[in-house]
Amino acid sequence: MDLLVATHNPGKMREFRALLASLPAQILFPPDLGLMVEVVEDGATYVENARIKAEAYVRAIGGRDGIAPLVLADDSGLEVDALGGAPGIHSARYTSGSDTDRLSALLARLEEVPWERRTARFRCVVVIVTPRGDLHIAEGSCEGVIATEPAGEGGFGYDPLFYLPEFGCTMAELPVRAKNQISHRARAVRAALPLLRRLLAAGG
Ligand code: ITT
Repeated sequence: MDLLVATHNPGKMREFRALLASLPAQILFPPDLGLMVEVVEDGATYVENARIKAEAYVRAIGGRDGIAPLVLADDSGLEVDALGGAPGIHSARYTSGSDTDRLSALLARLEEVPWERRTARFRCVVVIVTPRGDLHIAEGSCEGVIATEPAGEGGFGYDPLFYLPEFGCTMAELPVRAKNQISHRARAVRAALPLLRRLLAAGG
């Protein structure tokens, strides 16, 4: 049985490829199936948005002969305490433009905020939908502090501003393998792995 990871974010794709590598399944992404699904993420929570994405892909695959993979979608975001939890579920659309523009916008909004009040966390919700339409949820989070300037070239999104006190560097400065041990996504996937193994063994 195959596992389709319903994301178009290249950073997420790279990480899921590594995080799911131990599963006895072929890991597919939308381009592998020629799928380009427009999803309107208008849910009020990470769970709702991840479900909207996963179910959109289940529907898109529905009509295709002989293809019935498990579908996994991720909705994730950065919650900054001094901003009341923003950008949260709006992280991808916090400002228009690139990841770099979003880093600048976040820094501008935290300009006057001292180090001890710059606490934040990444959250990730993974929703898995079986070909029968059963739904499963797993979550992970990772605590950090919003740095005063970006550092590092690794990862994606807000990683250059996400400082990890216990490592003394930002998420973007961590080696890939370390991010894939401690990240919100790594934790959500680890929580989901036993279930994924069971579903794959049972054919969904
Ligand atoms: P898909 O919906 O196609 O999966 P997306 O980028 O739109 O891709 P989300 O709606 O889940 O994904 O938005 C999450 C945003 O939060 C993402 O664009 C990043 O800006 C940020 N983000 C999520 N995980 C991150 C990580 O591991 N490191 C840095 N930023 C992250």
